[in-house]
Amino acid sequence: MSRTKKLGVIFDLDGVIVDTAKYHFIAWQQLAQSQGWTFTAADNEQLKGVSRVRSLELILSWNKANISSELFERLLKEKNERYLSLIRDMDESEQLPDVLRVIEQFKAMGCKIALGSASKNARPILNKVALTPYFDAVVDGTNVSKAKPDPEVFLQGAEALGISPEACVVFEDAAAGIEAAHAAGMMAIGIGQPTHLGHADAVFPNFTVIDDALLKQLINGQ
Ligand code: B16
Ligand code: MG
Repeated sequence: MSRTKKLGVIFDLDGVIVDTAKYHFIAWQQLAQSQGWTFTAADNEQLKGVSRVRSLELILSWNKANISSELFERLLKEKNERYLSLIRDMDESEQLPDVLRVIEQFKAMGCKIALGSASKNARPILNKVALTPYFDAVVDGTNVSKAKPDPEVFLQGAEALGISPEACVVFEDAAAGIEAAHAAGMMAIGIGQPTHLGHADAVFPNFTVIDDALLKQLINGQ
């Protein structure tokens, strides 16, 4: 793990700041059912951090289904409409536990904060959970052309903050996101289970177990 002092903190959105995976799951499952395809909770795990287009490609391949490009586009739109209706009433009560404490503590330590998400819905979701004012930069699925594990999203985040990659730390819930952070030359902290995130520099089940002393250690590269 790099001992460089960390000046920038980049958060993934889905699974780190808010648990949207359950809504993505319902939306994909409804869509799959409408087409006579199967889609399980285990399948949904494999879509964490994966773009919308790639997610549909994977569901098609698991079901050995071939569809026209017109239907592909229509299903992408339909999935997003289902997802948006599921998150319509989301509010700040859906911030994952202690996210705000951690962000405020990083700010108090002088760090800059960025979002690095694959989602094209990241900005409205940040607004819904009342966290937009805390972010110095937002990079999301509308800005990047290469999906995680490519480092593009995090490199753009560091650039937007004006901080070198080795002075950034990333919080991620997806294996591909940890790979992306490492490919960007950043420290990667997994939020979730070591079984999925064993290649991270450290893994915590959630933010409630990361106290302020531990946050200081992470920032000081210890
Ligand atoms: P959307 P993250 C990712 O966000 C989700 O983990 C993934 O499940 C989803 O398919 C992807 O965003 C695209 O989301 O359909 O809203 O553009 O974890 O990188 O914040
Ligand atoms: Mg995520």
